[in-house]
Amino acid sequence: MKDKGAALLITVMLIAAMTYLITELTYTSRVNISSTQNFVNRMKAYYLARSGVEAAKLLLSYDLEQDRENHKRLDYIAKWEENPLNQQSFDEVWSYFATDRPPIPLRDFGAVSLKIEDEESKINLNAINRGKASEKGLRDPEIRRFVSYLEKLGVDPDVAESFVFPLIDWIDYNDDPLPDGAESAYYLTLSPPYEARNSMLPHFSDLFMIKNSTIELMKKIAPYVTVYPKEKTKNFFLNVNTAPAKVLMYLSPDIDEEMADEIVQAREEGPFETMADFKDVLADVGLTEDEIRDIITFSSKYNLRVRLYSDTFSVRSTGFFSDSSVTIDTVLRRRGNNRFDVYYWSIH
Ligand SMILES: [Ca+2]
Ligand SMILES: [Ca+2]
Repeated sequence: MKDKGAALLITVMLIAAMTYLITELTYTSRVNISSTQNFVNRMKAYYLARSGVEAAKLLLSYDLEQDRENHKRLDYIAKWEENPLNQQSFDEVWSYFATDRPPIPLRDFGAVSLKIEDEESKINLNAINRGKASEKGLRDPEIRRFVSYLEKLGVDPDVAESFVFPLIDWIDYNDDPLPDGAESAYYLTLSPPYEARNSMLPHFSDLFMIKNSTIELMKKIAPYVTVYPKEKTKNFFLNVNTAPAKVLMYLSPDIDEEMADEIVQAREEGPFETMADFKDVLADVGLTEDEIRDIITFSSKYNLRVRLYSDTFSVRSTGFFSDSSVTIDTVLRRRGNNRFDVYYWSIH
């Protein structure tokens, strides 16, 4: 059965690739190839990149169907054999592409490289929009957690504290500045002038427009934060089955880097199948019952809740044909029945 699953997946990926290529080849056979060879090669690379995105969607859809059949939602990075066809189980097949893999050659048709990343393995900065910060300022526990986390990543405490309130103002829907914050009244004095976003961060690059953001700060946080999903919602989620150690430290000031590494090591034995599994490991690394309760209740009380699965993934797919290559970067939200919302789409 497992071999059948593997064969099916590979076939499906090839069909996805072929469908785009055939469409494209039919078109190019009708144009004057000799005068436009570079353009044609680039088109082929583009369609290969599109095929990669389609393949990623198929893998993510297949994974969700498996979870639903098993009545258990889980997403984690499975361990993979060198040759995925030797893999015993195709559980979490999308995660084969969660690490850097060489491009997949498609014989005379070029090659595709694919990377799938779980966006919910990172801290969603949009979750910090809570609208209560004005009363408590730095005494607000969520703000304290955020600032102390930035410090753990090596951000200067003054930089962290001076950035958090402008960040909240940038995202919150009103145009009234917090003490130490900044709203449109400030940004309109800049050259060129602009207004505060007053809405969810649509893209990481938005952070550069916020008062007191520095390149240094952005470099330090970039690998561990996300803005996806970005719609108005009560809850954002952090998948503790995929979050790297540097992100797990965000859960509590009581988790230092060494403990976070131990949590990741424990997870290598197999994913947390239940929240109880996760709590057991938190206890094993030395957290007290109270500290564990704090992590779980804190996360449910505030906006960024811990859970064991994900729905938002970024995909980078590059098509190679002759000496041309085209990359598509996209962020997709998995909705089931092969449906995806597209949060971001960029071709370069
Ligand atoms: Ca899964
Ligand atoms: Ca605002």
